[in-house]
Amino acid sequence: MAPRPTPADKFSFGLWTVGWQARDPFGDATRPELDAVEAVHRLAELGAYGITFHDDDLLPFGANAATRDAHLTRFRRALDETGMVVPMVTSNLFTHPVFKDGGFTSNDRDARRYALRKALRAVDLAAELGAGTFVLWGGREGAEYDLAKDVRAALDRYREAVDLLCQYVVAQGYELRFAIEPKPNEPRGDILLPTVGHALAFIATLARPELVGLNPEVGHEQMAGLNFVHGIAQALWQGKLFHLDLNGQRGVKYDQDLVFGHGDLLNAFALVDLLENGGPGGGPAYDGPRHFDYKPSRTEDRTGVWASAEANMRTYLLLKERAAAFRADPEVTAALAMSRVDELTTPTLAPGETHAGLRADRTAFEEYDVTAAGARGYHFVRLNQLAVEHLLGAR
Ligand SMILES: [Mn+2]
Repeated sequence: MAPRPTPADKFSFGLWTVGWQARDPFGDATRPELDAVEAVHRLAELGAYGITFHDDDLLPFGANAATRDAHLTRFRRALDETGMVVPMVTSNLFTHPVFKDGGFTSNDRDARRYALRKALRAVDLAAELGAGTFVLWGGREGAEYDLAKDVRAALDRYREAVDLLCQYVVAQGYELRFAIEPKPNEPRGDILLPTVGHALAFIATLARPELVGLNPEVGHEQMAGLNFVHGIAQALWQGKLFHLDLNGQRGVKYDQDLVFGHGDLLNAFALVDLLENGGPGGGPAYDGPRHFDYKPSRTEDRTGVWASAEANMRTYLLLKERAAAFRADPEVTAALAMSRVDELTTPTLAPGETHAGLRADRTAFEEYDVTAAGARGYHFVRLNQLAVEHLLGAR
Protein backbone atom coordinates (compact mmCIF):
# COMPACT_ATOMS: atom_id res chain seq x y z
CA MET A 1 0.00 0.00 0.00
CA ALA A 2 1.47 3.35 -1.00
CA PRO A 3 0.71 6.30 1.25
CA ARG A 4 -1.84 8.70 -0.26
CA PRO A 5 -0.39 11.95 -1.62
CA THR A 6 -1.46 15.11 0.19
CA PRO A 7 -0.74 18.80 -0.52
CA ALA A 8 1.93 18.66 2.23
CA ASP A 9 3.99 16.45 -0.13
CA LYS A 10 4.20 19.42 -2.54
CA PHE A 11 3.62 17.44 -5.73
CA SER A 12 3.10 19.56 -8.83
CA PHE A 13 2.53 18.78 -12.51
CA GLY A 14 2.98 20.69 -15.73
CA LEU A 15 -0.30 21.37 -17.52
CA TRP A 16 1.51 20.14 -20.66
CA THR A 17 2.14 16.73 -19.05
CA VAL A 18 -1.36 15.37 -18.37
CA GLY A 19 -2.55 17.63 -21.21
CA TRP A 20 -0.23 16.07 -23.78
CA GLN A 21 -2.31 14.74 -26.69
CA ALA A 22 0.50 12.37 -27.65
CA ARG A 23 1.30 13.84 -31.05
CA ASP A 24 4.84 12.75 -31.95
CA PRO A 25 7.03 13.21 -35.06
CA PHE A 26 5.58 10.00 -36.53
CA GLY A 27 1.97 10.02 -35.45
CA ASP A 28 -1.15 12.02 -34.77
CA ALA A 29 -2.70 12.79 -31.41
CA THR A 30 -4.18 9.76 -29.67
CA ARG A 31 -6.11 11.74 -27.06
CA PRO A 32 -8.54 14.68 -27.07
CA GLU A 33 -7.61 18.09 -25.74
CA LEU A 34 -7.69 18.48 -21.96
CA ASP A 35 -9.26 21.57 -20.45
CA ALA A 36 -6.99 23.38 -17.96
CA VAL A 37 -9.84 23.64 -15.46
CA GLU A 38 -10.38 19.87 -15.55
CA ALA A 39 -6.63 19.33 -15.11
CA VAL A 40 -6.64 21.48 -11.96
CA HIS A 41 -9.61 19.59 -10.49
CA ARG A 42 -8.33 16.10 -11.33
CA LEU A 43 -4.81 16.76 -10.05
CA ALA A 44 -6.21 18.24 -6.83
CA GLU A 45 -8.37 15.14 -6.34
CA LEU A 46 -5.28 12.95 -6.77
CA GLY A 47 -3.48 14.86 -4.01
CA ALA A 48 -1.24 17.28 -5.94
CA TYR A 49 -0.76 20.79 -4.54
CA GLY A 50 0.33 22.66 -7.64
CA ILE A 51 0.08 23.07 -11.38
CA THR A 52 2.59 24.76 -13.67
CA PHE A 53 2.42 25.86 -17.29
CA HIS A 54 4.01 27.56 -20.28
CA ASP A 55 2.22 30.82 -21.19
CA ASP A 56 0.84 29.16 -24.34
CA ASP A 57 -0.50 26.09 -22.49
CA LEU A 58 -3.01 28.34 -20.74
CA LEU A 59 -3.42 31.31 -23.06
CA PRO A 60 -3.55 30.78 -26.83
CA PHE A 61 -0.46 32.15 -28.64
CA GLY A 62 -1.07 35.77 -29.62
CA ALA A 63 -4.38 35.97 -27.70
CA ASN A 64 -5.85 39.48 -27.31
CA ALA A 65 -6.53 40.95 -23.86
CA ALA A 66 -10.18 39.82 -23.75
CA THR A 67 -9.38 36.17 -24.61
CA ARG A 68 -6.50 36.22 -22.15
CA ASP A 69 -8.70 37.52 -19.33
CA ALA A 70 -11.45 34.99 -20.05
CA HIS A 71 -9.03 32.06 -19.87
CA LEU A 72 -7.33 33.44 -16.79
CA THR A 73 -10.60 34.04 -14.92
CA ARG A 74 -11.74 30.43 -15.41
CA PHE A 75 -8.32 29.11 -14.40
CA ARG A 76 -8.13 31.27 -11.27
CA ARG A 77 -11.60 30.11 -10.24
CA ALA A 78 -10.44 26.47 -10.49
CA LEU A 79 -7.42 27.32 -8.32
CA ASP A 80 -9.66 28.99 -5.73
CA GLU A 81 -12.09 26.06 -5.72
CA THR A 82 -9.36 23.47 -5.16
CA GLY A 83 -6.69 25.36 -3.20
CA MET A 84 -4.17 24.46 -5.89
CA VAL A 85 -1.21 26.82 -6.32
CA VAL A 86 1.01 27.80 -9.26
CA PRO A 87 4.59 27.42 -7.98
CA MET A 88 6.22 27.84 -11.40
CA VAL A 89 5.50 29.41 -14.78
CA THR A 90 7.58 29.30 -17.95
CA SER A 91 7.42 30.75 -21.45
CA ASN A 92 7.14 28.76 -24.65
CA LEU A 93 9.93 30.01 -26.92
CA PHE A 94 10.05 26.87 -29.07
CA THR A 95 6.73 25.94 -30.72
CA HIS A 96 5.97 28.83 -33.07
CA PRO A 97 8.00 28.86 -36.33
CA VAL A 98 9.39 32.30 -35.43
CA PHE A 99 11.53 30.47 -32.85
CA LYS A 100 12.90 27.84 -35.25
CA ASP A 101 16.45 29.15 -34.71
CA GLY A 102 15.85 29.92 -31.05
CA GLY A 103 14.36 32.68 -28.91
CA PHE A 104 17.06 34.53 -26.98
CA THR A 105 19.83 33.25 -29.27
CA SER A 106 18.28 33.26 -32.73
CA ASN A 107 20.55 34.66 -35.43
CA ASP A 108 17.59 36.98 -36.24
CA ARG A 109 17.75 40.02 -33.93
CA ASP A 110 14.05 40.85 -34.37
CA ALA A 111 13.10 37.31 -33.33
CA ARG A 112 15.27 37.76 -30.21
CA ARG A 113 13.53 41.04 -29.33
CA TYR A 114 10.14 39.37 -29.82
CA ALA A 115 11.20 36.45 -27.60
CA LEU A 116 12.25 38.86 -24.85
CA ARG A 117 8.92 40.70 -25.01
CA LYS A 118 7.04 37.38 -24.84
CA ALA A 119 9.15 36.24 -21.86
CA LEU A 120 8.53 39.54 -20.03
CA ARG A 121 4.76 39.07 -20.44
CA ALA A 122 5.06 35.55 -19.03
CA VAL A 123 7.08 36.94 -16.11
CA ASP A 124 4.19 39.32 -15.37
CA LEU A 125 1.79 36.38 -15.51
CA ALA A 126 4.00 34.36 -13.14
CA ALA A 127 4.07 37.23 -10.64
CA GLU A 128 0.30 37.73 -10.99
CA LEU A 129 -0.30 34.07 -10.08
CA GLY A 130 2.16 34.10 -7.17
CA ALA A 131 4.75 31.76 -8.71
CA GLY A 132 8.18 31.79 -7.03
CA THR A 133 10.08 30.28 -9.93
CA PHE A 134 10.28 31.08 -13.63
CA VAL A 135 11.85 28.27 -15.65
CA LEU A 136 14.00 28.91 -18.71
CA TRP A 137 14.14 25.85 -20.94
CA GLY A 138 15.92 26.88 -24.11
CA GLY A 139 14.82 23.97 -26.25
CA ARG A 140 15.43 25.81 -29.54
CA GLU A 141 18.55 27.65 -28.32
CA GLY A 142 21.06 25.62 -30.27
CA ALA A 143 22.08 24.41 -33.69
CA GLU A 144 22.44 21.47 -36.02
CA TYR A 145 25.42 22.90 -37.94
CA ASP A 146 28.64 24.01 -36.25
CA LEU A 147 29.41 26.76 -38.78
CA ALA A 148 25.88 28.22 -38.65
CA LYS A 149 25.98 29.31 -34.99
CA ASP A 150 28.61 31.50 -33.36
CA VAL A 151 28.37 29.84 -29.94
CA ARG A 152 30.30 32.57 -28.11
CA ALA A 153 28.00 35.26 -29.54
CA ALA A 154 24.97 33.09 -28.73
CA LEU A 155 26.11 32.84 -25.09
CA ASP A 156 26.55 36.63 -25.03
CA ARG A 157 22.95 37.01 -26.23
CA TYR A 158 21.71 34.36 -23.75
CA ARG A 159 23.38 36.26 -20.91
CA GLU A 160 21.99 39.56 -22.21
CA ALA A 161 18.47 38.05 -22.10
CA VAL A 162 18.75 36.53 -18.62
CA ASP A 163 20.33 39.73 -17.27
CA LEU A 164 17.40 41.72 -18.69
CA LEU A 165 14.85 39.37 -17.10
CA CYS A 166 16.59 39.73 -13.72
CA GLN A 167 16.69 43.51 -14.10
CA TYR A 168 12.94 43.45 -14.81
CA VAL A 169 11.92 41.40 -11.74
CA VAL A 170 14.05 43.65 -9.52
CA ALA A 171 12.53 46.80 -11.06
CA GLN A 172 8.99 45.40 -10.66
CA GLY A 173 9.66 44.20 -7.12
CA TYR A 174 8.62 40.63 -8.03
CA GLU A 175 9.68 37.82 -5.71
CA LEU A 176 10.59 35.57 -8.59
CA ARG A 177 13.76 33.62 -9.30
CA PHE A 178 14.84 32.03 -12.56
CA ALA A 179 15.75 28.38 -13.03
CA ILE A 180 17.62 27.24 -16.14
CA GLU A 181 16.69 23.77 -17.38
CA PRO A 182 19.60 22.09 -19.18
CA LYS A 183 19.07 19.55 -21.96
CA PRO A 184 21.70 18.17 -24.32
CA ASN A 185 19.64 17.86 -27.54
CA GLU A 186 16.09 17.52 -28.92
CA PRO A 187 14.55 19.42 -30.55
CA ARG A 188 17.88 20.99 -31.65
CA GLY A 189 20.78 18.77 -32.69
CA ASP A 190 22.79 20.42 -29.93
CA ILE A 191 21.26 22.71 -27.30
CA LEU A 192 23.19 25.47 -25.53
CA LEU A 193 23.72 24.92 -21.77
CA PRO A 194 23.39 21.15 -22.32
CA THR A 195 24.03 19.93 -18.76
CA VAL A 196 23.84 21.03 -15.12
CA GLY A 197 27.57 21.77 -15.23
CA HIS A 198 27.38 24.00 -18.30
CA ALA A 199 24.45 25.93 -16.79
CA LEU A 200 26.24 26.43 -13.44
CA ALA A 201 29.27 27.84 -15.24
CA PHE A 202 27.01 30.19 -17.26
CA ILE A 203 25.14 31.43 -14.15
CA ALA A 204 28.44 32.47 -12.55
CA THR A 205 28.93 35.01 -15.39
CA LEU A 206 25.56 36.78 -14.91
CA ALA A 207 25.00 40.26 -13.47
CA ARG A 208 22.60 38.91 -10.78
CA PRO A 209 23.70 35.29 -10.28
CA GLU A 210 21.78 35.10 -6.97
CA LEU A 211 18.50 35.31 -8.90
CA VAL A 212 19.30 32.41 -11.20
CA GLY A 213 19.52 28.72 -10.38
CA LEU A 214 18.67 25.41 -11.97
CA ASN A 215 15.71 23.25 -12.89
CA PRO A 216 17.44 19.93 -13.62
CA GLU A 217 15.37 17.17 -15.24
CA VAL A 218 16.05 13.47 -14.60
CA GLY A 219 15.80 12.42 -18.25
CA HIS A 220 17.77 15.34 -19.64
CA GLU A 221 20.91 14.55 -17.63
CA GLN A 222 20.49 10.85 -18.39
CA MET A 223 20.20 11.62 -22.12
CA ALA A 224 23.75 12.98 -21.76
CA GLY A 225 24.81 9.77 -20.02
CA LEU A 226 25.21 11.60 -16.71
CA ASN A 227 24.30 10.62 -13.16
CA PHE A 228 21.27 12.70 -12.11
CA VAL A 229 21.94 12.29 -8.39
CA HIS A 230 25.43 13.71 -8.83
CA GLY A 231 24.03 16.66 -10.78
CA ILE A 232 21.42 17.36 -8.09
CA ALA A 233 24.03 17.01 -5.34
CA GLN A 234 26.26 19.58 -7.02
CA ALA A 235 23.32 21.93 -7.61
CA LEU A 236 22.50 21.67 -3.88
CA TRP A 237 26.16 22.15 -2.97
CA GLN A 238 26.19 25.38 -4.97
CA GLY A 239 22.85 26.58 -3.56
CA LYS A 240 21.32 26.40 -7.03
CA LEU A 241 18.57 23.79 -6.79
CA PHE A 242 15.65 26.21 -7.31
CA HIS A 243 13.24 23.64 -8.84
CA LEU A 244 13.41 20.18 -10.41
CA ASP A 245 11.71 18.02 -13.03
CA LEU A 246 11.10 14.42 -12.03
CA ASN A 247 10.53 11.73 -14.65
CA GLY A 248 12.00 8.52 -16.02
CA GLN A 249 14.42 7.79 -18.88
CA ARG A 250 16.01 4.56 -20.07
CA GLY A 251 19.49 5.42 -21.19
CA VAL A 252 20.96 7.61 -23.88
CA LYS A 253 18.16 7.96 -26.43
CA TYR A 254 15.31 10.34 -27.31
CA ASP A 255 13.63 12.20 -24.44
CA GLN A 256 11.21 9.60 -23.05
CA ASP A 257 9.57 11.53 -20.19
CA LEU A 258 8.45 8.29 -18.54
CA VAL A 259 6.82 8.17 -15.11
CA PHE A 260 9.27 8.93 -12.28
CA GLY A 261 11.04 5.69 -11.34
CA HIS A 262 10.14 3.94 -14.61
CA GLY A 263 13.73 4.46 -15.81
CA ASP A 264 16.72 4.05 -13.52
CA LEU A 265 14.90 3.00 -10.32
CA LEU A 266 18.01 2.65 -8.17
CA ASN A 267 19.14 6.17 -9.11
CA ALA A 268 15.59 7.41 -8.33
CA PHE A 269 15.87 5.76 -4.91
CA ALA A 270 19.18 7.55 -4.23
CA LEU A 271 17.63 10.81 -5.48
CA VAL A 272 14.64 10.63 -3.11
CA ASP A 273 17.00 9.67 -0.28
CA LEU A 274 19.14 12.72 -1.07
CA LEU A 275 16.17 15.10 -1.32
CA GLU A 276 14.40 13.77 1.78
CA ASN A 277 17.28 12.71 4.05
CA GLY A 278 20.33 14.53 2.71
CA GLY A 279 19.87 17.79 4.59
CA PRO A 280 21.52 18.91 7.81
CA GLY A 281 20.69 16.42 10.58
CA GLY A 282 19.19 13.97 8.09
CA GLY A 283 16.17 16.13 7.17
CA PRO A 284 15.10 17.24 3.69
CA ALA A 285 17.84 18.79 1.57
CA TYR A 286 15.28 20.46 -0.72
CA ASP A 287 11.94 21.98 0.27
CA GLY A 288 10.63 23.13 -3.11
CA PRO A 289 7.95 21.51 -5.27
CA ARG A 290 8.35 17.86 -6.26
CA HIS A 291 7.49 18.67 -9.85
CA PHE A 292 6.72 16.03 -12.46
CA ASP A 293 7.59 16.74 -16.08
CA TYR A 294 6.59 13.46 -17.66
CA LYS A 295 4.43 12.50 -20.62
CA PRO A 296 1.65 9.93 -20.31
CA SER A 297 2.68 7.42 -22.98
CA ARG A 298 1.02 7.61 -26.38
CA THR A 299 -0.61 4.21 -25.77
CA GLU A 300 -2.68 5.55 -22.85
CA ASP A 301 -6.26 6.76 -22.96
CA ARG A 302 -7.69 9.37 -20.60
CA THR A 303 -8.01 6.85 -17.76
CA GLY A 304 -4.38 5.89 -18.28
CA VAL A 305 -3.36 9.55 -18.13
CA TRP A 306 -4.68 9.95 -14.58
CA ALA A 307 -3.34 6.53 -13.54
CA SER A 308 0.11 7.58 -14.76
CA ALA A 309 -0.10 10.95 -12.99
CA GLU A 310 -0.92 9.09 -9.79
CA ALA A 311 1.92 6.62 -10.47
CA ASN A 312 4.50 9.44 -10.28
CA MET A 313 3.35 10.41 -6.80
CA ARG A 314 2.94 6.82 -5.57
CA THR A 315 6.45 5.95 -6.72
CA TYR A 316 7.92 9.03 -5.05
CA LEU A 317 6.15 8.27 -1.75
CA LEU A 318 7.11 4.59 -1.87
CA LEU A 319 10.74 5.53 -2.48
CA LYS A 320 10.55 8.02 0.39
CA GLU A 321 9.20 5.27 2.65
CA ARG A 322 11.90 2.82 1.46
CA ALA A 323 14.63 5.46 1.97
CA ALA A 324 13.44 6.07 5.54
CA ALA A 325 13.57 2.30 6.23
CA PHE A 326 17.07 2.15 4.70
CA ARG A 327 18.30 4.98 6.94
CA ALA A 328 16.72 3.38 10.06
CA ASP A 329 18.25 -0.07 9.49
CA PRO A 330 21.15 -0.77 11.95
CA GLU A 331 22.79 -3.01 9.33
CA VAL A 332 22.84 -0.05 6.97
CA THR A 333 24.39 2.10 9.70
CA ALA A 334 27.09 -0.54 10.16
CA ALA A 335 27.62 -0.85 6.40
CA LEU A 336 27.96 2.93 6.03
CA ALA A 337 30.60 2.87 8.76
CA MET A 338 32.42 -0.05 7.09
CA SER A 339 32.44 1.97 3.86
CA ARG A 340 33.69 5.03 5.78
CA VAL A 341 31.06 7.22 4.12
CA ASP A 342 31.06 9.70 7.04
CA GLU A 343 34.85 9.99 7.03
CA LEU A 344 34.60 12.10 3.89
CA THR A 345 33.07 14.93 5.95
CA THR A 346 36.32 15.24 7.94
CA PRO A 347 38.57 17.89 6.38
CA THR A 348 41.77 16.51 4.88
CA LEU A 349 43.87 19.08 6.70
CA ALA A 350 43.87 19.55 10.49
CA PRO A 351 42.42 22.88 11.74
CA GLY A 352 44.88 25.62 10.81
CA GLU A 353 47.24 23.20 9.08
CA THR A 354 49.15 24.56 6.09
CA HIS A 355 51.24 22.90 3.38
CA ALA A 356 54.21 23.22 5.77
CA GLY A 357 52.40 21.18 8.43
CA LEU A 358 51.33 18.58 5.91
CA ARG A 359 54.86 18.28 4.54
CA ALA A 360 56.22 17.87 8.10
CA ASP A 361 53.75 15.05 8.90
CA ARG A 362 55.75 11.86 8.29
CA THR A 363 52.68 9.67 8.99
CA ALA A 364 50.99 11.21 5.94
CA PHE A 365 53.69 10.06 3.55
CA GLU A 366 57.03 8.60 4.61
CA GLU A 367 55.49 6.28 7.22
CA TYR A 368 52.13 5.73 5.50
CA ASP A 369 51.68 2.06 4.64
CA VAL A 370 50.37 2.42 1.09
CA THR A 371 50.44 -1.35 0.56
CA ALA A 372 48.11 -1.99 3.50
CA ALA A 373 45.88 0.97 2.55
CA GLY A 374 45.73 -0.22 -1.06
CA ALA A 375 44.73 -3.71 0.04
CA ARG A 376 41.84 -2.57 2.22
CA GLY A 377 38.32 -2.95 0.76
CA TYR A 378 35.60 -0.31 0.94
CA HIS A 379 32.61 -2.74 0.98
CA PHE A 380 30.54 -0.49 -1.29
CA VAL A 381 28.86 -3.46 -2.97
CA ARG A 382 27.49 -4.69 0.35
CA LEU A 383 26.06 -1.21 1.01
CA ASN A 384 24.49 -1.07 -2.44
CA GLN A 385 22.97 -4.52 -2.02
CA LEU A 386 21.32 -3.36 1.21
CA ALA A 387 19.81 -0.49 -0.78
CA VAL A 388 18.56 -2.94 -3.43
CA GLU A 389 17.02 -5.18 -0.76
CA HIS A 390 15.23 -2.25 0.87
CA LEU A 391 14.04 -1.13 -2.55
CA LEU A 392 12.69 -4.63 -3.26
CA GLY A 393 10.86 -4.67 0.06
CA ALA A 394 13.00 -7.59 1.28
CA ARG A 395 13.98 -5.69 4.45
MN1 LIG B 1 12.10 15.66 -20.89
